[in-house]
Amino acid sequence: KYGGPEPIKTVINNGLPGGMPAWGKLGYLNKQEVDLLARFVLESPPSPPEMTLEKIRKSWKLYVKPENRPKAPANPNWENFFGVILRDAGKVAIIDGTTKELLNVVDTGFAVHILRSSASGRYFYSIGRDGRVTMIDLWMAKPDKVAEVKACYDARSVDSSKYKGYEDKFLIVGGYWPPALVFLNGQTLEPITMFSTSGYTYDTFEFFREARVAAIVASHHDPLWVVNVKELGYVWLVGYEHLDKGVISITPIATERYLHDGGWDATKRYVLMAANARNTMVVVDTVEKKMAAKITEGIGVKPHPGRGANIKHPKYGPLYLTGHIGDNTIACIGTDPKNYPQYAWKVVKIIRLEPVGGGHLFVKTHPRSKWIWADRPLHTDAKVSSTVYVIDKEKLEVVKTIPMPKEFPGRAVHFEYNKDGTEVWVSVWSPKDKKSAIVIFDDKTLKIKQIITGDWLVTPTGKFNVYNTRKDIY
Ligand code: DHE
Repeated sequence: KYGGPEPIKTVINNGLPGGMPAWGKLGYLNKQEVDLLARFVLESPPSPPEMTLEKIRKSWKLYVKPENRPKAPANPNWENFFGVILRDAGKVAIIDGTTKELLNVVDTGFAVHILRSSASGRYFYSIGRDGRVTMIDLWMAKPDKVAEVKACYDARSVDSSKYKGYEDKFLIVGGYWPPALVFLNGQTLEPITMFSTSGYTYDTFEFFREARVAAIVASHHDPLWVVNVKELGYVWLVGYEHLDKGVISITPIATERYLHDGGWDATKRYVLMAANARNTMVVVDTVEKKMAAKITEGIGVKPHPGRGANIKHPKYGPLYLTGHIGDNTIACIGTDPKNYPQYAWKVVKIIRLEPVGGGHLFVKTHPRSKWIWADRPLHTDAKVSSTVYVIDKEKLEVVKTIPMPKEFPGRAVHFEYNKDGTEVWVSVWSPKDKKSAIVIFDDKTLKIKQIITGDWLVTPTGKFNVYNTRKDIY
């Protein structure tokens, strides 16, 4: 703001290494538009609107009541279905992972972001950047939405209650704006209650209104969700045991600021989260309800685990892997303080993806696979952004790089395994008006097995297999 519009124009023209496109240089915006946008950015923004539970309730639509839904799955392959995010279409495609048949394309929220499964796997819940939650019933002959609600104005995360006795019962939505948690009935999406995440930063104790909710993961061992309150630097353990009475319990654990994404270690006792703008990984012990470690040594620039990847290494024991948006490294972190205390919460190995540069987003593996897969969709060189990396789990080094088929001009992004861990699905995320694809690899031979494409496949990003998402297999 102090520098006036010129530096802002430079950024809009040239983009940023973190992934913002060069809007001017690439010809999306002309000179006048860049100038107008730079001056617009300098305006003081108006306060965004607030949300109330009443407003959320008014947006709630129950298309099919629970009692009118199928009593048994219509399709025997349902546990191997994939939900595919069609980002710019604001839709989710449901694909039978066994037959590769497209079952339906369901309208969801604007710039739809992720899917999470209910504990039983029967329902997919999607979250749009507009805060719209869509619930899809996979037991229907043609899987379709059965309920919908707008929980906030801007969101990235959603998860369901996964603890025994609470399966498919509750849902939590994390708000970027308003900064709040919204709790919903897991069978109908009827709103139950909400709770603000605004508060004091963990270190300087400054009040922060826009304390956004980043990743949320559901515990399998306790009736609780792990919630990243990004700007405050707290991981909240949110208990839902008494949510049916409108009551939640919150244990705030001070960790590090700018918490973003992360996931479980293999035992699902420890959760590893990236405090990305602080180049730190934090570890929370959900049994002792305290921070187990804060890792900076060996963590690169802007760690971005997605949900991460868990492997068992012959020397180091169980490891959790995260890549980085800001550099070409993958950090391997020891996660077993009992049997491998010398490696626990330490980066024991750094894997390099060549060439240098950043742009990595996701890693993925499966307990039955020999490999870990990694992408670099935000790398500035199109050759790199359309290539995937295969890492040997034992050697902890890249053994193969695979370019995506030439007829699809997009970036390779995000991986998901099928139910039995024999196939890996990769999105080729092309611009909206160009051909995109889902490329399916045979995980044993690393050869392309099938390519899914079609007019309906618009800007595919995240893919979620029912079985793996429900069980948190990664
Ligand atoms: Fe995501 C996960 C936020 C941009 C695809 N992304 C997440 C999570 C958060 C987040 C907080 C963790 C959710 C959880 O586990 O509960 N993402 C954000 C942003 O704030 C950001 C940086 C910018 C924005 O304006 O949204 C952003 N994300 C993107 C993309 O551009 C991606 C690549 C494509 C898209 O959707 O636009 C993208 N994000 C994803 C995917 C996941 C994700 C596929 C889930 C990964 C998984 O395997 O679970």
